Amino acid sequence: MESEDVCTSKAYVIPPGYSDDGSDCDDSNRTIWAWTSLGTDLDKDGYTRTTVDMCIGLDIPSPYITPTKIVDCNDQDQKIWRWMPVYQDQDGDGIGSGQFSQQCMGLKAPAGFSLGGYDPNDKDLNVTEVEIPTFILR
Ligand SMILES: [Ca+2]
Ligand SMILES: [Ca+2]
Ligand SMILES: [Ca+2]
Repeated sequence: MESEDVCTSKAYVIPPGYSDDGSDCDDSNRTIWAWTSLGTDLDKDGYTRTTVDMCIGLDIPSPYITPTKIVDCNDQDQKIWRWMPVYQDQDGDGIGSGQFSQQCMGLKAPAGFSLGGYDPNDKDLNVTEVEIPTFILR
């Protein structure tokens, strides 16, 4: 609603049906009044993907929550939410090698990948640690 000059009998007395606060984002609905930036959390993992501005009141309607700093890389899957650098693990010993790639993941790296990229022999699952030459240890 547009603002309107209203003549009042006394200063500081606002007639019924008027307010000195013109910030209500929906003056036709008394349960909502404040523009708020909210994040969409479709998979309910607690991480938001997109941010929208909405007119709300005391309650935040589902599936919106306060926007999170981490942007959910997949808002259709509750188990994954963050981009992480991972290394291909060819022998399946849990340690990869080579160039990292970014993957959308949760707590664990996706199958066939590892958070560690220090496997000196990624074709042999019995070799996972670099042997340090003894002359370096002295
Ligand atoms: Ca989410
Ligand atoms: Ca997710
Ligand atoms: Ca490996």
